[in-house]
Amino acid sequence: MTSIEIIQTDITTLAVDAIVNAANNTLLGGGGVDGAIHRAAGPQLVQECSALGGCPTGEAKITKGYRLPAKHVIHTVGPVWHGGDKGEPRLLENAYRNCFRVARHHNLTSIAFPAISAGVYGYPMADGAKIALSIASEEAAKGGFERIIFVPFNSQAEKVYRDAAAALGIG
Ligand code: AR6
Repeated sequence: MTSIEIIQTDITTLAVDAIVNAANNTLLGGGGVDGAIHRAAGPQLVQECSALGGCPTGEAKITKGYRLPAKHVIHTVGPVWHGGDKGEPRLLENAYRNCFRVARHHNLTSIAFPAISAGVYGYPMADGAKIALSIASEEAAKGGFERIIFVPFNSQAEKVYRDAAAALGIG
């Protein structure tokens, strides 16, 4: 049985098998949640990342969590929003699905996601939350995960996630 949870917090505080990083194609760090994860994990994280050769948009790569309470970080790259008709929804779906695929491959059972692409990359939060929650409910139905956690960073984002979950009949 999988629980799909919405927890408004700083994702770097979560003691789960993996937190997901909304990274960029270089995987060498940045602002937003990426910056927060690198700061909290310490300098060994960028060292491991620099050996990964970057990450195409929609794909995902795993590292250790270092000083984070999370055991691993799954780095993915969401699409930059260009109005919605440049393949953004498919790329965002790929990002979420590939994070789950990597987590399954490593037998991880608890995973926490930020709102991928919803910050600097400009993806409308409600549309992204709908994609994220729909994929989570498909993954939950397949089995294997104990906890799938979505982490809105403020109360406005939390409301967007709760409304999307209610509309999809989740939770
Ligand atoms: N915990 C949870 N969510 C957070 C945290 C945190 N500590 N900090 C920010 N958020 P963004 P993107 C939320 O911009 O849009 C980076 O520079 C934030 O409020 O971090 O995918 C990368 O290197 C927002 O809702 O990621 C890339 O260049 C969400 O996380 C670029 O930004 C995502 O915002 C990626 O842009």
